[in-house]
Amino acid sequence: MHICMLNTYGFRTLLPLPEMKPYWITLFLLFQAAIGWAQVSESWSVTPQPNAITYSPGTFSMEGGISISAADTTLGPTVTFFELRFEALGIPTSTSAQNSIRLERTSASELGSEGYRLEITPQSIVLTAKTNQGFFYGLMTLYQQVLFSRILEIPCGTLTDAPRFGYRGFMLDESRHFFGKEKVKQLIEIMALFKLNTFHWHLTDSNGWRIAITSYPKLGPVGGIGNASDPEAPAQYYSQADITEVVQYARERFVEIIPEIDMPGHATGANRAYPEFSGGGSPKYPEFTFNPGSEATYAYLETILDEVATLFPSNYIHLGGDEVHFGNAQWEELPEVKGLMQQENLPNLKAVEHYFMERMQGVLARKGKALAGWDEIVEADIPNTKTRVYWWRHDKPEQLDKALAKGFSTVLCPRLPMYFDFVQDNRDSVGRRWDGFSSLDSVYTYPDSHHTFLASEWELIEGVQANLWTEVIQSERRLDYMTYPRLMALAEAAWTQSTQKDLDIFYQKLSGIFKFLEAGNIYYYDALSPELSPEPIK
Ligand code: TNX
Repeated sequence: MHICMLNTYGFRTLLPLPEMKPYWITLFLLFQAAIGWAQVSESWSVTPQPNAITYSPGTFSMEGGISISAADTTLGPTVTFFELRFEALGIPTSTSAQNSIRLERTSASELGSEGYRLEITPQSIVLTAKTNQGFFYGLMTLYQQVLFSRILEIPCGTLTDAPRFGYRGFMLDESRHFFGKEKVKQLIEIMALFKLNTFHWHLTDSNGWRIAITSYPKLGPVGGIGNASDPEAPAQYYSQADITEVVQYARERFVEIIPEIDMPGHATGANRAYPEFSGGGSPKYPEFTFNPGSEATYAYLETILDEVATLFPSNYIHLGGDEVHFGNAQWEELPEVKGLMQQENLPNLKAVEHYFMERMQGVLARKGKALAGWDEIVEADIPNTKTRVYWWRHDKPEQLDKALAKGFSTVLCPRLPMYFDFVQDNRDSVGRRWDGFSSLDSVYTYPDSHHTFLASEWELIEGVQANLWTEVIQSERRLDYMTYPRLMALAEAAWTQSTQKDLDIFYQKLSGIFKFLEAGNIYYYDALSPELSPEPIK
């Protein structure tokens, strides 16, 4: 049996009853009855939890409508974005409304490139930020407060907020199963709502190549045939116009898209379309690689990357680089690879793999782009400036150590707990496990639960990312189940300082988040009552 208690934020937390003396119970109940309502309306219901909040008497009311004003015209699109959203919540916006939200730019560096401050009095809210992204997040905090609390009174005081990590990412694999641009936009919209800022788009892999390339017109229509459930499924891939549309949509929400074109392994989809560039595979992973010994392969990949670089404004292109050993046995027999090994003095296939990545990093650098890659790339001789390593092998902490020792900027996305294709509840039957799984709590408590870094190492850690691989995710419903609410736990792990994180408060906020998902017809794992959310198995 539990009893509700109010903590400093005014949220109810559950305390186990047997630990309490009887008179305390009575006192708590009286306390709650006396101030319960006031406390609820004077607290914040925002996820990720803001980093510093102070309260002063009174509230700012949105009841009669609001005006959102900014002298700076570059803020026009962001102001309009939120006017539409407040209106959708039933709050009229007009320049003549008495209660105003004023956006004022500061040049002081204190708020950083994404931070903001809200100074709230009964008549006005002054939102200060250095960048447009900071303003976006400040307005998002106000919008979330109304959305999730369903109360039109904003507590007075000062809220100063900036993210713990500059990189707050989510990856979707659309090769194994393709979901299409409407689903991707929905995901990006929800990422932005929770202040995630990087969408890593895994567009190519063995099961299908999902992006049209004008210079190699068969990559989409032939490379895009099949998926992890049906190798014969009709081709599914994005046109370049689709990509541009999604990039623009993300941009309006301050989400950067990093495309991944996986190489030299995981290339079966591409090799179906252009087998002349295949480096072969293994019995289990046929036609898995590009041929690293042939000059024609480099010209081919460079042409593809030219188009990718034009489509995506990000400074980074992710070239994968993972699990090449799954299917590179045939390299030993290819005359071109043998020639390359002799010419470049490469002792083994690992060295060939590294040679390939080093060359491709050079290709990207000449296009003004930086290399991002999975943690396999740390052994290659690649300049650490600008290159970004994604540490994913939780069972190989030495890869993380090496990345940091070599001075690479690093994103933390270890399978446990950051792979969302891993199950989240012990009762789940589909999805991966590997001496454990990725529970909601384990996502929330990462990275502090796993690491103690030196200050110099923290400087290299750009942030955290969750990866949704889709070998066993066919439907939107299952995708949603695997994503929510772990995505919200990820958002708080990425944004909120460890001293401000509180799992109890996070759980309190879930019911508002669940109502929001339900209103959008989005399925989720009900962490509060798991029996209410059966696992969709496909
Ligand atoms: C490993 S993570 C992979 C993916 C799989 C994933 C499944 C990585 C760089 N490679 O190709 O989809 O495991 O959990």
